Amino acid sequence: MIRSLSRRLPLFTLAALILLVTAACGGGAAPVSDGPTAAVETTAEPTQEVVIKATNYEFDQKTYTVKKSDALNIKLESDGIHGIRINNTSVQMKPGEEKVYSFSLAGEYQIECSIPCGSGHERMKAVLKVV
Ligand SMILES: [Cu+2]
Repeated sequence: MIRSLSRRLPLFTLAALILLVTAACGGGAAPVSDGPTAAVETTAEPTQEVVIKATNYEFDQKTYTVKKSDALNIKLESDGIHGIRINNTSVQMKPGEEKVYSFSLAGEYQIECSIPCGSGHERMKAVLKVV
């Protein structure tokens, strides 16, 4: 018993190492051009607002368009338990939450539901267009 375990151990170690290396590579491949600094939370007085309404299982608009650099108040109204996360930014919001962000880079950012909410969760996507 002990002998067979000790023979297997190096294999487990190798497998663990491969996993570690793979995970590290995956992290490094993330896009950097519009990384987490594309949107920062700010205490500036907002000059524009976007209201995102989430229901089972969609957002009320396919595209929300806002202006770059102007402090943006994002309000998440949720009928049901839905949050939002905006890819390549630090934007994370819970149901009913309201936060002010400033986007420094124009582009199209994918909005996704951040809470596993049920059968239609994967479909809950929209776009925030920063112009
Ligand atoms: Cu969801």
